[in-house]
Amino acid sequence: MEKFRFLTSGESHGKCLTAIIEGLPAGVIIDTDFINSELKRRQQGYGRGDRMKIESDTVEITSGVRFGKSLGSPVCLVIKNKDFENWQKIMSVAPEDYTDEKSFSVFRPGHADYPGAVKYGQKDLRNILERSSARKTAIEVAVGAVAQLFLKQLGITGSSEVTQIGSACCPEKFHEEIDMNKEKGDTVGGKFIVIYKNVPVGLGSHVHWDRGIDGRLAQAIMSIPAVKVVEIGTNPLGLCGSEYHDEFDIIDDKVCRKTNHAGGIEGGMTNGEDVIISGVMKPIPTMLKPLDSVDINTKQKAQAHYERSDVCAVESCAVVAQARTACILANEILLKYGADNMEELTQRFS
Ligand code: EPS
Repeated sequence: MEKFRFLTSGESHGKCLTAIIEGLPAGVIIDTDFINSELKRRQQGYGRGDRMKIESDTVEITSGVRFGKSLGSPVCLVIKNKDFENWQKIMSVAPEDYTDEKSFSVFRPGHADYPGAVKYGQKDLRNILERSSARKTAIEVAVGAVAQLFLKQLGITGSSEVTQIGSACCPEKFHEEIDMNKEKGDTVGGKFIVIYKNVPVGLGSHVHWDRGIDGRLAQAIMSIPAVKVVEIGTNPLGLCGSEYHDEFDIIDDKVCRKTNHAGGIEGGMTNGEDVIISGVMKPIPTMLKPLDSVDINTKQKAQAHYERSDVCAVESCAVVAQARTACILANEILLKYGADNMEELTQRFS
């Protein structure tokens, strides 16, 4: 059974986003300012749409924390959607408020619209858009920030950054690439990297296919909306064994490596080196430039639906990936070291 678990709920234009975290030990110092600073990081980034001007995401903690420390009980986090004010009628739960304002029926190629509508039997694609929107990553970042606070208490720290936007690999060119696509009514994706330092040896396992930490991390990163590729460490394609594998060395009686192409993971287990994960985000499918599509109701050819969106959200995606990685690492630490409170855990960990 997993140890650090959470569920989230909330629609993009609904009242709020909510998460309940289960399994956080007692005694984690909950620094709300840190959670909010991670939420702010997610909201920033060149190429974001006008929604980010409406929202100023801040977390409200409604359970599981007392006087700045976790209690070991479920931690409930809430982020209000400020935009809900403008969507109250459209997103109402009451049947008498029914309206088809903001309904749409033309699929956006690349979005969840088509498979979601078929799977859930929906004629109004808003019923799919609302939950498939990347808006829900706000609450995931809040959960990940709690996981990061837990990890920090053990000396484990994370960071993330963008490494490529479209075809531009150097940061000076990123804005140019985004501006160029914006002018064309297009969108652009890119690549990001997440690094965690001071991760102990032996998180994950080689003994079963579903216990490898690389597989768990890959699932966590791949399921961020729009991510299509996950790499751990250096992409080995085209490298021979002697170029790729990380030779051992011994310095001051400590086993270490000359390189870290494996991204800190061998045999499904962390090996004590920095954990390094990259992901590639596809261009966002909500585009001003219309793509060929079909209307679900008329079954006629039509141009894809457009509504307010981002031109590029790779910077935000990097923050989300850092958060999700923290959740996986927190779970693995609790699986390996157990413990119901931080005092117990710190002793076992050291
Ligand atoms: C997002 C909020 C959304 C979008 C984006 C991510 O806000 P709205 O739909 O009100 O403009 O900006 O979602 C998508 C790109 C998508 O395809 O759903 C956010 O908070 O990150």
